[in-house]
Amino acid sequence: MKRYFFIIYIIAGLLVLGSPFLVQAQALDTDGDGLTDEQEINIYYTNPYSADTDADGFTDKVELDTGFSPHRPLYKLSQLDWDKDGLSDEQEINLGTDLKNADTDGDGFSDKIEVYTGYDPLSTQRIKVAKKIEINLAEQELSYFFGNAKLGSFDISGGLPRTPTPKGEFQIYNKIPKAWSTRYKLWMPYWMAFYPSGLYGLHELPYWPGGYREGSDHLGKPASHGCVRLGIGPAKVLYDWAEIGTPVIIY
Ligand SMILES: [Ca+2]
Ligand SMILES: [Ca+2]
Ligand SMILES: [Ca+2]
Ligand SMILES: [Ca+2]
Repeated sequence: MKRYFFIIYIIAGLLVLGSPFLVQAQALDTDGDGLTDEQEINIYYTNPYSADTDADGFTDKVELDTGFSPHRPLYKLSQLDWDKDGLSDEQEINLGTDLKNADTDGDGFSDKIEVYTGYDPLSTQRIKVAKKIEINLAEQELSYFFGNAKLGSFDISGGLPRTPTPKGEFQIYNKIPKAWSTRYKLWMPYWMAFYPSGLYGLHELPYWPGGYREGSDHLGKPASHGCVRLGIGPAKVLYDWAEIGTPVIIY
């Protein structure tokens, strides 16, 4: 027992003595780019001795703040997946997961699997993290979140003024890979109902039995009968990620 106290005493002593130095090391920004050496080495893997790691004329900080990669000129963080785990570098920075390690917490489940099944990729404990979809009708934009981390945003087409998208707090009620609208006689791929009656849902740009597809040029402006339309690509991303019961907040 005495020995434990002794060890605790030593550790506490080291923490007290070391903390001023630790604080200093964390705040140190050798290349003066606005990112601490600690952030550059441990989070972004940028060069702490060069403000512009990829020498493209933009500092690491400016690139990170504007969503660009400090490692590859002209690439956005959302386009890159350093550890090839299926989560973009942008998503990993927002989640706080390791850009270069597909299994940040080392529990045998990749960061992506954890984020898709709703578990914390930063903890080996089976901690559930809440998913959430938010739709901003003024901006005609949908964002999706894992806990407080934003995973992405997509342009949408909500309802026209005479057929508005309902506002409020809803949830995903059902998922159908390819739903048929008996009312409008068209296909709605990656359908997810967000309204209790099932009347309104999220879905990919619809198409008619003849093959004609609603154009993507309407995304970003209202165009629907009240449903929320997503582009080809984003609709599937969201369909694969969201679960029945995932909250959908529309404002
Ligand atoms: Ca720096
Ligand atoms: Ca740069
Ligand atoms: Ca990744
Ligand atoms: Ca993991």
